[in-house]
Amino acid sequence: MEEKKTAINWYPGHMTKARRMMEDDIKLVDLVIEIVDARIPLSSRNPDIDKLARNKSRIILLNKSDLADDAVTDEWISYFKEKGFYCLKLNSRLNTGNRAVNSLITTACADKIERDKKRGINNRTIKAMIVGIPNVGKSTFINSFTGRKSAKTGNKPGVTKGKQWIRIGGSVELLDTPGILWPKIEDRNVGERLAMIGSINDQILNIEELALEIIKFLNKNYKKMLFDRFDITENIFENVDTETMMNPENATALCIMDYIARKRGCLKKGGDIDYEKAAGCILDDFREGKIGRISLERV
Ligand SMILES: Nc1nc2c(ncn2[C@@H]2O[C@H](COP(=O)(O)OP(=O)(O)OP(=O)(O)O)[C@@H](O)[C@H]2O)c(=O)[nH]1
Ligand SMILES: [Mg+2]
Repeated sequence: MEEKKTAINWYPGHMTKARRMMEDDIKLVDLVIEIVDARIPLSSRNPDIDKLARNKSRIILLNKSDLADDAVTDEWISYFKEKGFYCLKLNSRLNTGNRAVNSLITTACADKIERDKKRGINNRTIKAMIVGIPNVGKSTFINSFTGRKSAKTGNKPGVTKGKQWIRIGGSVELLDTPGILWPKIEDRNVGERLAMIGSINDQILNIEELALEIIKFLNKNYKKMLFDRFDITENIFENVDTETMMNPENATALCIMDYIARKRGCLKKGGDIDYEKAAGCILDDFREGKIGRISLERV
């Protein structure tokens, strides 16, 4: 195995322009709805949003919660609530959360609605926008919440037709283009977690290293799920090589990887293990939630 090297130079070129557009858009809204990935609620945030959205009502939606460990997600909800955010867990692929989101919007903007009332303004629409890093489900959420295919999944900056607002439930207007932020990956662990959930392009990553890291994490935190998914039993470790200098954690992970590779038929001609293929299998299973509901970050 190669030395650990999680590549981080994947920053898209049009970042500055998109960010400037988002700063302008935020000025137009009362409420900022931030979407994060429930499996990594911290690593999938960009902390700059707290500066960009100051003075606005704030909601955090923990999306893809169907893939995350529910008990851990609930702890994250308490965590964000304590910090003053309104917060909900969500599966945007279903339409079941819309009512809860609607009522959260009203709660989050209650002060504003009250202030307006005192000034004699009734039923002024609340303007909201969605923000978040790539791939957290912004477009899926907008489409589900508005009940139409408005947001495209591939975002194109530079549309000059003016802002499109979508009216929802009578009193809320949603900007139909989400604001895209970029994750802060100065910390290697953050980059690694983003890669694990598939938010960083696989081609620039060492996927074998990544799969091994997932195995290590699962073996430590979700052992039963890992063993059940791949029919692993303790006796596969009988032949783990204890003579080498490799640390036991790495040796165990590699043993599991070899076992999965053989089980899934990830072999090269001649019978050697095809590690790239095996890593692909493990990553796919993990990202699709086939191993189980897993949270990579805890409060
Ligand atoms: N399991 C699960 N998948 C989801 C959920 N929400 C979105 N997805 C999937 O996540 C992927 C990314 O969703 P998008 O809506 O395109 O994400 P986005 O944030 O708009 O991405 P960019 O436009 O690239 O910034 C898609 O394959 C969605 O089907 C969810 O709640 N659960
Ligand atoms: Mg999108």
